[in-house]
Amino acid sequence: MNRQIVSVVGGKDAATADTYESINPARTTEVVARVGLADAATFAAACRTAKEAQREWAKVPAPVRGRVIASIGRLVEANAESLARLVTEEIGKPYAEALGEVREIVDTCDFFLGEGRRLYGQTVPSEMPDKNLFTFRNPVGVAAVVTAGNFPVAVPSWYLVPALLCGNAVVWKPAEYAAASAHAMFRLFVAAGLPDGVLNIVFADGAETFRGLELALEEGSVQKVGFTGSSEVGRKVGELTGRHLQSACLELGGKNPMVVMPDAELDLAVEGALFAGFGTAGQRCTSLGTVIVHESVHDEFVERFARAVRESRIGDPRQDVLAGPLLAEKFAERYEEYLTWIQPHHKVVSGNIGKITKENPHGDFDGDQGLYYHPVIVDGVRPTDRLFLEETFGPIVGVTTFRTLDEAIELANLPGYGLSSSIYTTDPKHVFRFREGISAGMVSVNNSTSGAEAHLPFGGNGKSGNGSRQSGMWVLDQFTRWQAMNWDHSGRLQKAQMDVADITPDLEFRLP
Ligand code: UN1
Repeated sequence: MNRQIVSVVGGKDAATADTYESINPARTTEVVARVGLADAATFAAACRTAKEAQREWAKVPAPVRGRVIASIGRLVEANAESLARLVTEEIGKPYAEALGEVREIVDTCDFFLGEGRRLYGQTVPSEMPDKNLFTFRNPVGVAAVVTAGNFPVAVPSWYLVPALLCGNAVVWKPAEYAAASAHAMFRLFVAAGLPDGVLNIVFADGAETFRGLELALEEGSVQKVGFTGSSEVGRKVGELTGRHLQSACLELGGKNPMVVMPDAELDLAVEGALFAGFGTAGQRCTSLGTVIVHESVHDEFVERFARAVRESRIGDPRQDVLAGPLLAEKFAERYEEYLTWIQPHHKVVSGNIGKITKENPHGDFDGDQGLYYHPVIVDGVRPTDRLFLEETFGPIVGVTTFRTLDEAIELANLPGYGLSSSIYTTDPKHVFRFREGISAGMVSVNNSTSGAEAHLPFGGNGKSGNGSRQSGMWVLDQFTRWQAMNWDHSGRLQKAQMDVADITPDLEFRLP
């Protein structure tokens, strides 16, 4: 494979300072792309280019920008299979899921193409006659968007599509291990007719990106940062933007709980836990962290869950499998570290752990020289365990028990994240008590912790984010700023609060 890709700034290939090889995690001898990495100065220059281009882009009427979004959607749809195949090849996501991921871009475009003809402001009554009040949504300017590679195209589209629709320019820094997928999506966006410089793609490592972002913020060429990644880096990005009086839209990790009530349909809960915990090899930020199961159904649930995991298909992501390999080598290394958190008081009920190899197969699958790992269920997890408290990106799920729903809610909130959550129950009272008590931005009832739809608000609280929301109409508040206008046509100076008509009530009045 000799795919070579570099950053594109203002429509031109940008200089590279280093090279990265994006590897197929299902067959680690295959290089998917050689990626030229840029340095901090190039990142900052891209933000300056974007700033220039944004002025003209903002003048394009929103309905016309909406037509560009429509074209992006059609182009992605027409290239869906090629893009999904590339996602599968580059990060090992099972093909059916990769196609779903590409579908999510189209859904996002479908939603926002109409927003081009809405993007409503308001007319508001004034407290004085012959005066009118209005609100307008203005683009923020330049958005720097830094994304992870577990959703290499769908999650970036949640930023890019609304940002562009609202009249902003974008500098996008995708994960280097998903660079080829990102570059392909970038080309589809550009083919829709975006003027040069409105969307720029910069490949760079974390340190250079951070420095570049700092430079750009100092120069005043970035007004919004979108970041999807770990809570640790998110905290640093939040600090940096805060120092420059700019805000970040942070979409961070999760330790997503699933509560199984005694009245739950157990087979449904097992099916949900299997997909939530081990679909995408547990590498969604919405993946299941801990099953909090009522003590009366614990044994039955664990037995069925363990059986489902043992019988699940792990393997070549081009085939019909529950999960493929881990995303890239660094994720495999980190995952092996999480496995060391398993303590003597824990019980691994799913079978083998660690890398899948000839000596350590999963059923008849021997690992095929990829970054494949056994799915692991750890029973007997306690609230003080690292396995309970911290995100473990990868195929590992903890199980613990509870007695009352209040106790379950307390356990579910304890790790301090707040992205997604789920409850399995047949009693509506439990549903609403859980919804009210859970800190998560997303609550599933009788469904997986993962699987957000493209037109509902998505985002987390606590260690999962800073309360910002993506998707649907809610993300518009990230990429626009409200402007209030008042227009006095009375021909005199009417002073607010002072020149206001007063109607005197008889407040002593009482009914007989
Ligand atoms: C992520 O992993 O960053 O809800 C987002 C879901 C997906 C999005 C996951 N639609 O699982």
